[in-house]
Amino acid sequence: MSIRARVCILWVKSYLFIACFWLNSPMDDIAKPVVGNELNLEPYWLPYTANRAFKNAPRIIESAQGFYYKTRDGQTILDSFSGLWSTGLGHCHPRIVKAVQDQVAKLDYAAAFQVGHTGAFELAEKVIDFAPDGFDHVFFTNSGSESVDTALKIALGWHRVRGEGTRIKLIGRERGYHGVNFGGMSVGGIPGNRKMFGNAMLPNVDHLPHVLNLEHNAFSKGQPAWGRHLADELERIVALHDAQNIAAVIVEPVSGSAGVLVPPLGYLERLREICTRHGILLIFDEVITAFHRIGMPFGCQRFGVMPDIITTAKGITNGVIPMGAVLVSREIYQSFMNGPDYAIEFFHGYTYSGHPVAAAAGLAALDIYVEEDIGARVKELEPVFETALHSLRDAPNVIDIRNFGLMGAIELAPRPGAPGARGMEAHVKCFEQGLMVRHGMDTLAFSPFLTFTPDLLEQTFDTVRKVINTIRNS
Ligand code: PXG
Repeated sequence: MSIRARVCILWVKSYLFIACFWLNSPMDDIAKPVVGNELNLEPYWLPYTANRAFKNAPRIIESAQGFYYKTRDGQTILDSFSGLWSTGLGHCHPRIVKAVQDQVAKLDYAAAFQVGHTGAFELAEKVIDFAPDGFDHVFFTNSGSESVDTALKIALGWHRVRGEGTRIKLIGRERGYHGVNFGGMSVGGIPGNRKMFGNAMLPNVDHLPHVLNLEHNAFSKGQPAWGRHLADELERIVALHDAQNIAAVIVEPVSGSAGVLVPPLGYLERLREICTRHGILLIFDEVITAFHRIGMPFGCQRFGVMPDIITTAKGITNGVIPMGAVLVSREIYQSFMNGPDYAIEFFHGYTYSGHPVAAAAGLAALDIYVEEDIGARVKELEPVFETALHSLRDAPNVIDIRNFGLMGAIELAPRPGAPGARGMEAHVKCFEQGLMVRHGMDTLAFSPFLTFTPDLLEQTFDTVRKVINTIRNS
């Protein structure tokens, strides 16, 4: 073969090698999804998101004001979900914005352990003023997940410091959502959140049955009449494990993430009664239901059922700066206050517990709840919301609608062989129509702003109806 031919073959081989390398290169993927103005989408692994679908058709929010988002390409989106159940007072509330701006310029951060700063003490006092009687102490966290794990540790610690260290079992509920940390994940009961981590769950956990039953309770408005007896399952669980081994029961007063599961009439009362009788702590996870989401400062007040521990987050700062909190009684707090007074009583806490900027946002938010009489506005809006939501009863593929306070859900029948596809389609199409709607599988969830208007509720559900009408049957 001539030298020329050899060079030619070599050239073709190198070309093919480079081409193959290029085609197979992982760098190729990393560099690709870029939207207008060169935003590289690839490095960010989005939470609870279908990353590949998202990156093929991104929905990027650039700014927010009041009830609206603005996207990167200039579209205005009406937010029907108050952020993620978090921003009930509206986006960029000027008072909270100002409080945060002032605070960050004055004290950006203060060490959280063995020293304190004014804002955290002031906020703890305000949260207690806001809370039902009997709650006297607040432990600050940075999220709902951290609040839940903190509450579970307080429950275990409380039994132990009182000499009942055998009480280590934790009882959650099917379809409950208590965040994503190990404790919350283990007591949680949404199958999709559990299956990937199945063998790593905490041991010593059991679950109550969930309270959703379409056969008996489809299209209930408010609390369903049927299902109080489901709380009696706790008696069965206590008999199985023995009360002396059980530390706490944790439930959301109204389950949010699972698609708004409302407790049947008498159900929470019955749980309370059984827990009291057996010396088991009752924890209400009020990450969503607190701060007027269901018409009272805390959900337990609306139901008239008092837990022993409350977890919360989201609305405490109107979602502006991450913060969570755990509320306990004086009795629980005092039980830990033993041993020498120089010793730490509870080996738990976060670098950002009671963060000064979050505390400033919280102080402003709590003032607004009171001064703008948000409770009264929610009471007025609740029946309007209920009527608007239930007006979709006759829309195609709607198999249930449920609501309580300003929490509501529309459940669509799953498309055969593709559960979740209809919900996703509804979410994307609503967004294209200028409406942010949350979906979990095939359930659309609604969490309107606490200060929303009847007109905007009408607009919301007109859009949802239009979209549901266009969703394929098969
Ligand atoms: N407990 C409850 C009752 C919650 O609703 C958490 C704990 C965890 O909070 P963090 O702050 O760690 O996320 C939550 C959170 C949805 C949705 O679409 C719900 C939540 C978060 C995001 C979306 O229903 N709930």
